[in-house]
Amino acid sequence: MKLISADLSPYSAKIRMQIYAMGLTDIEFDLPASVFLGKLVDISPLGRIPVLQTDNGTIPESEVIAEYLDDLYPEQAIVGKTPEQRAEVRVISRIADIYLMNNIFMALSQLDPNSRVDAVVDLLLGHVVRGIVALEKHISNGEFAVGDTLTRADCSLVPALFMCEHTLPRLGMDNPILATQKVSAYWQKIQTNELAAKVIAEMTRGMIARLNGSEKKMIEQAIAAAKAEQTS
Ligand SMILES: N[C@@H](CCC(=O)N[C@@H](CS)C(=O)NCC(=O)O)C(=O)O
Repeated sequence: MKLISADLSPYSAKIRMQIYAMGLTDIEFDLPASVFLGKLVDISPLGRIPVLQTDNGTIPESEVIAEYLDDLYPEQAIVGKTPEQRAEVRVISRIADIYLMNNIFMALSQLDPNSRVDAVVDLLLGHVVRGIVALEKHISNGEFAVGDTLTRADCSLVPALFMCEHTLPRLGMDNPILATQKVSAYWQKIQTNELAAKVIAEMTRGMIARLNGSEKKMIEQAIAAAKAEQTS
């Protein structure tokens, strides 16, 4: 299987962390030039990453890929042990996806203060605050988000909280984790987890590449190579 994934993409990072946590070794990571050429829709109609390519087709949407991997490898599944735990893992994963990552991702269009529309930022970041406030109530006091082992809730939260810490200040908002107690304590602890640290390092690498222009250069080179191949 192949996962179309990028270092900085939080939804991709969430699936990579799950793959590491489940110990799956038969999934290759790829970022084909077609993604930069606007051709991802030829592979997946939604045109968003991550996308999992299997022998039988293509699966978009991180949460669906996450469920698919748990279904495919039930022995290694990390969705929680009891129905109650599984429900809580899914609630936290949805908070991370829908309230945190999605709104932060949409707000990236407002990074430039010169063209920023405050009403758009207020609307989107208002939902982020709502998500963080709810997360503070749902998250456990322990080392992991739910129960005493790493679950998909952690895989979704680590990239989402990374975005809260690193991206929101660039939108003129204080890191909302700082105003919490449980989420804040969790975020401190989970960053010392080996798998979380691996994914955070990948996202940091992606963020550095974005900010220092090397990502742009890499994309331009990939596009040029793909075009040269098409004409040869
Ligand atoms: N709901 C989707 C969101 C995926 C998403 O927004 N991915 C971003 C990268 S983090 C993307 O592909 N953006 C390209 C675009 O929006 O055109 C999921 O859970 O996989």
